[in-house]
Amino acid sequence: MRRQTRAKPTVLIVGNPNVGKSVLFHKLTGRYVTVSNYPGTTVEIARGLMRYRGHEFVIIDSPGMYSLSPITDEERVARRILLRDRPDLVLHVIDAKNLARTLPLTAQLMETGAPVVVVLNMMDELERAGLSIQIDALAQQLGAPVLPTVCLSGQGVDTVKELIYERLAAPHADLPARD
Ligand SMILES: Nc1nc2c(ncn2[C@@H]2O[C@H](COP(=O)(O)OP(=O)(O)OP(=O)(O)O)[C@@H](O)[C@H]2O)c(=O)[nH]1
Ligand SMILES: [Mg+2]
Repeated sequence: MRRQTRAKPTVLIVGNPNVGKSVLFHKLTGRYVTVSNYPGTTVEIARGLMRYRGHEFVIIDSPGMYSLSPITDEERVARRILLRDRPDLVLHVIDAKNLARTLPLTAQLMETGAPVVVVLNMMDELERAGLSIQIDALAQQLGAPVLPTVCLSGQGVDTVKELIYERLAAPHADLPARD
């Protein structure tokens, strides 16, 4: 599907279970949310509207997944949204404490050709454990933006919004149409 045939740019939130995807989803969308079963399944998917700088973006929350080789129904649905529905941007939410274990999924996501942004969440817990991550070096190695967040408190969420806007709606946004 070509982007210009769509009414609004679509952003998909993916990641392991329990990393803060739904908290981020609600912080991005506020109250414009609908929940429905993914067609042909009992898996519930939340869709919401993010309004930012006069633009509207569809945000989709997906069920937790460990890998793109699906085992559970939830993983199958997350994979289907990613590969069939072709979001314009993918936010890979990672628990910063489990970074190393999660990077293989980041690589799998990038291999699909989807534009991936890493949201490094739970930075509060990482700091509490006395650990830190070199964000710039990580972003450079991945070849993808890495945004540190504490979604629970909202810290860093504005930066996520700004990046969505810059990538998908800013006047200089120049993404190739995906067939
Ligand atoms: N300390 C801390 N807790 C967080 C943060 N973000 C989310 N949480 C907590 O992490 C738990 C999981 O958050 P959810 O948003 O439900 O996680 P999820 O990724 O949607 O989980 P699934 O839908 O089960 O895959 C909740 O108890 C949140 O309050 C954060 O930045 N810091
Ligand atoms: Mg969730």
